Amino acid sequence: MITLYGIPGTATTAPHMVLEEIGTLYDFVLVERTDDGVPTSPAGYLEMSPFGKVPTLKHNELVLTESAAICLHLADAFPDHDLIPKVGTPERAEAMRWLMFLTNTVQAAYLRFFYPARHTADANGADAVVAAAVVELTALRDEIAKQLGSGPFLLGGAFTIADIYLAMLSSWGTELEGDANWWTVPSIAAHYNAVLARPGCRKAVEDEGGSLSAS
Ligand SMILES: N[C@@H](CCC(=O)N[C@@H](CS)C(=O)NCC(=O)O)C(=O)O
Repeated sequence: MITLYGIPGTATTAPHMVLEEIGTLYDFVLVERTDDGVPTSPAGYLEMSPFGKVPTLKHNELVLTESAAICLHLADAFPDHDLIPKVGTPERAEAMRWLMFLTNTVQAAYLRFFYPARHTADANGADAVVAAAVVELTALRDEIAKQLGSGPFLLGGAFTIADIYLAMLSSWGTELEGDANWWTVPSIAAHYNAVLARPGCRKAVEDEGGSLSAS
């Protein structure tokens, strides 16, 4: 029995795409929160996710937070879908490098962009935090584009959960204005479109009301 607790358009989207790629039965439970971010529904959500963040996965007796960890767990639990290379291979190491980098560096920069007030003790400092986050996210985007090359995926021809993660993060990059918008870089937009060409990924994004194309 699998249940994904989350909110559309958040870090929920990557595990949601993984579940649809796997094609297994699961329930999606919408998490509701107050304006201050305190979960109000479902009852007892804080017991599963003590910081009140989304997403959370329940897989039989396992309760798991952290979007990247959920993606990795699902890819490993359903190995027939080839969403992550086998343990011990150079390809696995490379996919893990991408996944770690995307969650601990790129996603962290997005948190500064989306929640600037949490990253300054200055009551008037939020704008400066956002400005710095935009500079950082733009540099990260450009380096990802460089390493992506002609792709179509991060590991070249092999599609992995790292691509799903990048697609989620690049869609967040449309919140940045002008040249900082992630989809103004053709290879990043092409990568999103390549991920969205996969029926499972497309269905999850469609169900969440997200963008089905970067163009
Ligand atoms: N490292 C966590 C971050 C989760 C996270 O920050 N989720 C956001 C939505 S994208 C959230 O719940 N924000 C509400 C808040 O921080 O108040 C993960 O990747 O799952």
